[in-house]
Amino acid sequence: MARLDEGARARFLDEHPAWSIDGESLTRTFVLSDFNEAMGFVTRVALAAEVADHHPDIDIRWNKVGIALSTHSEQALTSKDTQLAEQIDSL
Ligand code: H2B
Repeated sequence: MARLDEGARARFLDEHPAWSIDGESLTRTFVLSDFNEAMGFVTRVALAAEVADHHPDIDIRWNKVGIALSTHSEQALTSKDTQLAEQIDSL
């Protein structure tokens, strides 16, 4: 799994403006209507993560859910992260 190069990073951000890249992590904060909706969303993220065998860091703050994706085995941002980000966007 190759580290995403600068061109691929710029393209992803162009096509997915809600996401940010912070070093070797892809991050986005989702705002839900309340804690219950946030927990439901987190559960759907968890199920998608298990299927992908790729697990984001998740930060839950009442109605806000912070997602951070990075490929630990590569210590880098890879296409595994951008693929799971797209899946999370579709939940
Ligand atoms: N999640 C993330 N975000 N990065 C990884 O490198 C990773 C993972 N590796 N989930 C997987 C699991 C690996 O540890 C297991 C053994 O498949």
